Amino acid sequence: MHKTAFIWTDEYYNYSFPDYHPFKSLRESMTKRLLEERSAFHFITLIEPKPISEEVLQLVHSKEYIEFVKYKSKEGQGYLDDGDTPAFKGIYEAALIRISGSVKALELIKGGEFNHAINIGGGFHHAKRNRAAGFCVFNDVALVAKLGENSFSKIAIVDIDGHHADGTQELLIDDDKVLKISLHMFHPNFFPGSGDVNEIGVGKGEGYTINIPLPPGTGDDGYLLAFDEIVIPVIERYKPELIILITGGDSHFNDPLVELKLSTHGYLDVVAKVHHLAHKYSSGRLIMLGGGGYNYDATARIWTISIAEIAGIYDLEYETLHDPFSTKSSKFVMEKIRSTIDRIKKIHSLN
Ligand code: ZLS
Ligand code: CA
Ligand code: ZN
Repeated sequence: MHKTAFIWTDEYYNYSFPDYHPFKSLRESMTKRLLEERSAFHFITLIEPKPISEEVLQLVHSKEYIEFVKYKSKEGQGYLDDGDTPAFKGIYEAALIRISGSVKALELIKGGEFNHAINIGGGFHHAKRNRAAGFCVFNDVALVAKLGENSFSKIAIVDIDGHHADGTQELLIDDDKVLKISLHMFHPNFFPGSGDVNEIGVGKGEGYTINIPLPPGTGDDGYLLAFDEIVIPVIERYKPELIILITGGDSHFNDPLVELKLSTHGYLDVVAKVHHLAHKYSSGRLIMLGGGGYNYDATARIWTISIAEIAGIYDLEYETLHDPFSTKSSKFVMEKIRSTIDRIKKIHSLN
């Protein structure tokens, strides 16, 4: 069985910051169009989400914070954080429906009719229990993982958005049923500043947080090396029953916020490897969420290629979607990544 659901409602467009803001739903609309033009929805089922209840939202957010978001949503003024996440009228409902899409993805997989479910409108990995951060209001990644624990005893999160998954890490810091892996750019003064190799989880969650900090200019070679040396063996050791992939497009070489310099080829390699792992260990159970991505054209191509890979559509004119080249990594960057890999292997007892 190899059925793929694509969670979508046009209400996703309501999650819309002012014009000057880099986070834009244009990524989602372009992705949908690229898929439609290639008749991909003959093989993928479109499913509409319904808003989740506040009770469910309270699994990861405090009542007080939810009330604060509702208040700012009515007021439509100011910021939900220190300047990255502006409030607008209806932001509560707009954020709620997008994270509800991720919960829907989980429900479809639990129901057994689909083993792959995709919500490109999700992936808000910076939101914390009591506050918004980095364009994220509610944390659907942590919520889906927590809800997933009712059905699965081992879940893995693989976060390839170019930023550290600090909110997901914080919300699940002592959780030993969820293995949290984030690859991200790590550099002085780069947001959010956390995600060094020594952050490994606390209490019974110790060892279940794996951070892979990467230098600016990483490129496909360096990224794939870290992926093959750390992510693959860690998942093979853990054997999760469900994999959640956060597919932010901001690790791309044309992204204006992040400098990890991946190409679409690097992305496809990574997504194909995760897809393969899901079939090997998780009966194919894979949830793909969106995330960042501030070069809208590149992000739409990355998401289209990734969705085609997951849905098993291998004839969708890849030539028209891919970058014309892969990205190489300098000797200097490669050495840096090798030394980070060695440190992670020691900390997490690999090999
Ligand atoms: O992972 O770098 C920061 C924090 C600041 C600088 C910006 N000011 C406004 C607040 C304090 C230190 N924030 C990052 C957040 C990146 C979030 C990534 C989300 C995700 O991809 C998942 C969806 C940041 N980088 C760039 C900006 N913020 C940024 C650029 C341009 C603007 C416009 C709107 C707002 C203010 C002017 C803004 C933020
Ligand atoms: Ca990440
Ligand atoms: Zn990001």
